[in-house]
Amino acid sequence: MTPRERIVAWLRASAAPLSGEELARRLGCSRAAVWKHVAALRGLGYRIEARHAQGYALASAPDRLGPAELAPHLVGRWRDVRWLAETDSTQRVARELARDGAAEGTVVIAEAQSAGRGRLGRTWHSPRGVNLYCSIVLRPALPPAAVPQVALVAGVAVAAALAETAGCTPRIKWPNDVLVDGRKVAGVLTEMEAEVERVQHVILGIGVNLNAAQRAFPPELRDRATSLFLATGRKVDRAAVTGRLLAALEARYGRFLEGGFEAVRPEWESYSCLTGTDVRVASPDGEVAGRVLGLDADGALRVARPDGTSTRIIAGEVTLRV
Ligand code: BTX
Repeated sequence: MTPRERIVAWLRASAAPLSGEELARRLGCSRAAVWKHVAALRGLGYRIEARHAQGYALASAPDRLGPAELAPHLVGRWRDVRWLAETDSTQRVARELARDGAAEGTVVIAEAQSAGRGRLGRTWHSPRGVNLYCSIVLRPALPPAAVPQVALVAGVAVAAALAETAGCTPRIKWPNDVLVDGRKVAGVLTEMEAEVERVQHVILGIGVNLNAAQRAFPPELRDRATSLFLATGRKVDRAAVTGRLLAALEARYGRFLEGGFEAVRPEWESYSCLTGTDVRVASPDGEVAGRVLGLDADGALRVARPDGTSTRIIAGEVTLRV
């Protein structure tokens, strides 16, 4: 954390005001330097009151997902949060950090993305300051073929965190669209760099629509996308939801690393909106129509054809047959 982020985190955590002297001692700098940091923070929208003979107190903070806002909510391996006011794509930033050796658990969060990415070259619409856009550096000891399972694990974590924090009932549409009321509230994307047998790093990208209003979506998305705010009528505390999401991910990712996807599959199935339904799947091997039986132990979708045979789909787009 930068000195400014540390000041915000300390003021936030402290029940009583903190004196300039105390902040200077903790930072190992002069009181004049503390004063400059406080002035800069005020310029960024933090309301920091200077209480006579007591010290500084944080009266209010802007709604941001910076390290200082997230610090009270972080558990597990996600301790190194890099915050950006805006970027093209957090995936690009995280990939560059990973190439430079960033450790597993490094999290890149932006308030807005000018070129947010979906899967297969699609776009992720990323309006400013209302949602969550994050990319996480992972270094699992996995063969490249197992990486799609990481996205499934993340999908479950997102669904679980949304159920816990917003009290809504999320569903997952294979492979990892998270839906509320049949509309997409979150998307998950994994990108990797690997040698033949072993992954070097995975960049796990998660976008969740938190407080976006209807008008934040372009017209073509308005009947297909939703946010927690639109679904529940209540604004959420973005930092708290992000913290819960990372905690939910920590639990499932840990289970996955120990026991493989099989250790997460039953929970994934509990959120699936496809099992038992009739679908069409467009996959690289052609189109398959049939009834979804569920997921195999490796995360492939098992579909029963009308002739009684069944097939496994490893990658593809599913549409419901009505
Ligand atoms: P996807 O390919 O499954 O979904 C992309 C499709 O979803 C788009 O073509 C569009 O129809 C729809 N869509 C676009 N934006 C939104 C939105 N905000 N809400 C709902 N639906 C939308 C899913 O890809 C993976 C998305 C990952 C996004 C994260 S954000 C942080 C990280 N950085 C980055 O550039 N991407 C990831």
